[in-house]
Amino acid sequence: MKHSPLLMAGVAALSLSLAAPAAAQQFRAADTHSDGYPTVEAVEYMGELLSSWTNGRMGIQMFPGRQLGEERDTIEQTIAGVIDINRVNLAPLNGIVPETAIPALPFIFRSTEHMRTVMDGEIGQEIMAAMEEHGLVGLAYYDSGARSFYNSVRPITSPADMEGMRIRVQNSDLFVATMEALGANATPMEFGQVYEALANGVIDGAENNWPSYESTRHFEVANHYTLNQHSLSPEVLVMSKSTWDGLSAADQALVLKAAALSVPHMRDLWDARVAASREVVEANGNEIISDVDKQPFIDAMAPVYERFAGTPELSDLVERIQAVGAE
Ligand code: GTR
Repeated sequence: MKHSPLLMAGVAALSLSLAAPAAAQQFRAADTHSDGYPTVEAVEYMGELLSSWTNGRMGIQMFPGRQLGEERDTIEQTIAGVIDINRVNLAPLNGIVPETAIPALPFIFRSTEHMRTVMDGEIGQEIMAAMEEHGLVGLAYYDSGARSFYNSVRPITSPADMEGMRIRVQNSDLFVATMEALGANATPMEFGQVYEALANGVIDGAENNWPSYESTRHFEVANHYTLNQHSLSPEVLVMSKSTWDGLSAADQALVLKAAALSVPHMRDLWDARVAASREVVEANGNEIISDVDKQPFIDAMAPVYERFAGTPELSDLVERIQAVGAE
């Protein structure tokens, strides 16, 4: 009996799929931070979970320390599907997904607890949903502590001290506008270039949380650190939508579950790292200005809110965030 070529091809494909296990999938993941940083370790942990649940069929290959480029480039590569998973701050996404600017707004969160409650809940999910039409699928939010100012010129205790200071910011119009509202000269620059720019005086200062101030050694070239805590803009873990769409529903569920389990792990690592980084900086003899009246900084932010939360939808989002109860 003669079988049609189509049938024979079908039989061959079937026996192949029965014989061979599904191809292993090692997601390529990027992080601007180096090995050992809490975000990097959290994503590696997520990879271990995936790998153990699937006998190695799925896993994560981590490229830390800007090996795949600065944050802005890696975001483009993630949208294009060249990078599968990316851990970035919300700030460099502000120009792509306007909703991401809202949790990055200065002083929008009252505390880390408030930020966690908002981002882990319905509002955080809505912001992730807004990423999809831009080619990204949100997997989880991570902590990023509080961003504060540091500089090599003088201690900042009020916005007046910032007049004319050249302060590096992330690639985000929101952060540029925030510095301008405080009277500083905003200098957008990639994370990897900041140390040198501080060291050779191209900029006077920058702003970041304790672990970044320490891990980048910026504390060695910018001595005054003011704990004004203007932004609690969280980190986000995203997957390329094209990678996501290629996964079965069951595998998508595993990816989400592993990402969710990496969050409490990340937060434990984060809290420990904040304390350790603070110790390193204090031991170096840096000037830490912790007694700051935040009100004048908050008052200066009115035009920033007007510009970045000006539409009815976005100002509604601000009000809903403010209404969320938490410490
Ligand atoms: C860090 C954050 C990075 C990056 C960096 C920066 O706190 O974790 O993703 O956004 O700040 O200032 O560029």
